[in-house]
Amino acid sequence: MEAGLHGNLMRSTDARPRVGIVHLGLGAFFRAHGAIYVAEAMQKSGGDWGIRAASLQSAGTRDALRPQGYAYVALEAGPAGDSAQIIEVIEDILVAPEDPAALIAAMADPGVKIVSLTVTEKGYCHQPATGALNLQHPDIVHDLAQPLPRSAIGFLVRALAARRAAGARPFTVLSCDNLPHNGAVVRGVVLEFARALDPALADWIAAEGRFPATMVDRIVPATKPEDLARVRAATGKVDAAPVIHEPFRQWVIEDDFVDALRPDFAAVGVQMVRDVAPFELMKLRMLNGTHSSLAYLGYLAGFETISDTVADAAFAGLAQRLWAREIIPVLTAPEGADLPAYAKALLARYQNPAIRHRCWQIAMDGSQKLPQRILGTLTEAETPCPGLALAVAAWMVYVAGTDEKGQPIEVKDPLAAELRLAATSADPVGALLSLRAVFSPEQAVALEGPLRAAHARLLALGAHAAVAEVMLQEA
Ligand code: CS2
Repeated sequence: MEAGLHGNLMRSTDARPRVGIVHLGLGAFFRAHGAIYVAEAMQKSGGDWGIRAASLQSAGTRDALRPQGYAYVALEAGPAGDSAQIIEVIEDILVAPEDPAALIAAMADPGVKIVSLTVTEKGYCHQPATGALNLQHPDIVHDLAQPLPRSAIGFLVRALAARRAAGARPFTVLSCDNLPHNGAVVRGVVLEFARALDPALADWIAAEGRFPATMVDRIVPATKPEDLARVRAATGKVDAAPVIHEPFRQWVIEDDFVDALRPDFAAVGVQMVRDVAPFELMKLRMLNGTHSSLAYLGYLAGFETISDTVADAAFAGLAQRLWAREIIPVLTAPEGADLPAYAKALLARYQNPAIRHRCWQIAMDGSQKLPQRILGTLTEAETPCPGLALAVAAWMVYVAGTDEKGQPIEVKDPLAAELRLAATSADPVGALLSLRAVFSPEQAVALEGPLRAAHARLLALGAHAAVAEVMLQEA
């Protein structure tokens, strides 16, 4: 690389805070969202909130960041240009499969007050349709039988057990994934797992543990190889693992931490509230629901990214229709929120050409995402929702694994094999509706008619014309 060694990014030699947070699941999202808020909160108000992060799967990010002292560039990509900052809040990165005992020890350290998570929907090993722990999940079967876990849930419970055994206080578990009631979901699966190991442990966690709910928001596409050159152009630095994010960010947190110990989040714009639920519902249904809709339909229509998709007037119109006629009518706005204004801002965010967020990335793990993003709205709606029905139909076509030009689709989903079998059967809509991990029995009955109609139109017309057709229908 022309920049040579002198251009390599290195952490500054400033005094470091002690570690107060362990973060599980070190993807681009956390590095561009929670980590930045924590760094800013310490700059403003101090505190020992250094972050020891853990990758639960691969060593890639650790290997890339270690030579840079775990510092990295966060590049804010807006329509008017890029601006960069160097983030130095990660003190260390553990790779769980290399040494699970070291991660448990790190979480059991009494200096650690918070364990935060971005492990994606499937990382909770729950049944998306019910929220209960999936006791058949291979990682859960393994983690209940062996002391050294693989799953985030196994690590949380084993580390809480170690703290209890040492007479220490529990840590707060801070879920930062796009799940409705993420605090209650993680609490539920942790308690179920703990109860299977030791009922007294479960009672202690239930009484002393805290699992605040959160709503997290910032669009952060996976870093692509070409982003490294973009970061070098903006900063003159060689960074092996930068993150690229949009300007917008939002974090709403239920203010319920063990012994009230937390960074000074409120000082850096985090909304600390008593009830996160209305914020979660607004974001999951309005942002993530339309994101997934545009991802499946846009992918099938041949678009690569969300900004390419909404550059097409029919698709921008679809998003607006979904908000105005299908989603907002069954939403209760959080206090102070203006839903039409929120929708308008979302469209501008999607249109940001500096963010190349691939439809394929958002289409991943649909079986884990559709219930909270789309099916809830469809079930509650009192008037027909042809746009959302078309989006679910597009997922049904997508998971069959072939696009409109006959090219294979690389479908990533924990249920990919089952989905493909159902979606390529003689009755794809019926077979997919009978998957209980995704659709409840009531939903399967209620949605059958509209989904059959939408699926037939999609196959007959193709995604682009089917979207245009929906735009002609009355609400
Ligand atoms: C996206 C989200 O990948 C996806 O499924 O819908 O990651 C989305 O970009 C974030 O939730 C925005 O806050």
